[in-house]
Amino acid sequence: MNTSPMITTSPYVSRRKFLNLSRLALVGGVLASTPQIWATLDSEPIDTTSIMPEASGIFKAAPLPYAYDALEPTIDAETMHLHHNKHYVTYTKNLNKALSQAPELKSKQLITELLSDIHSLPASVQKIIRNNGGGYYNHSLFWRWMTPNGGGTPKGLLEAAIKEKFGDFSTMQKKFNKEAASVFGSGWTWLIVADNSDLTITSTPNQDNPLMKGVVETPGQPILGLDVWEHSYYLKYKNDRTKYIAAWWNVVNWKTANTLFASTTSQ
Ligand code: MN3
Repeated sequence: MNTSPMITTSPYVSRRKFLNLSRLALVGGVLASTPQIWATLDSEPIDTTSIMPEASGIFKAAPLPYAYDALEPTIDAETMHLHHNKHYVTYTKNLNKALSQAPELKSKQLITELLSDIHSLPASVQKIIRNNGGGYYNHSLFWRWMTPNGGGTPKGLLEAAIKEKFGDFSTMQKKFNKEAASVFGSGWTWLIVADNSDLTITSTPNQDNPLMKGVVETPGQPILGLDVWEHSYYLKYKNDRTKYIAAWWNVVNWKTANTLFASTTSQ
């Protein structure tokens, strides 16, 4: 079936623009002017065949790319286990169940395709795929947006883009934190390249995500996402979501974000 890497199917791939690349070369130095080399240093491959395993229309829960206790003390092992082994696995099962009830969707197996055209899905499975397909996509990336050796700041093109849009990393981070703290109920906060090419911080309720055109206020390509559902932090942080958000930056995997961002600016 379609196993193309997600980043090459992005609608943004053909739209370079957004930032003046020659100027970026000056900002980022020699490495930024040679994206191929830079990519091997500060990014890592994003491939749906490993991050969102799928075969013959059946999606599989991807194994966590590190041990359940690897993000301690930021994220405790019990939370990671429940989050991955129960919540994520359930989204995956429910997504597959819905797809099995709508065989006409076989031609749209890429999760990104399903989510970007929610309103075209059969009414009988639309809501289920929105919630569980969103849950599947969001969490599949969320595991990769974290790493035991995380933290620090983004590099290369993303570093320069954040500087251009927000002034500096710290300002972006504060804005992201404020956005995440203000999500009412369950949802996600995102750093995205919006469809208008603007680097933007936005939030979505439940398991919605910025791929969902016609559903979310600001559609675009996710670069970084934070789960602010209580199941992602309550065991350790109780009701103190602000503390969870502040600590989360210690495990952020900027390589994943760098790669996703590079995919939106390449030809
Ligand atoms: Mn979650």
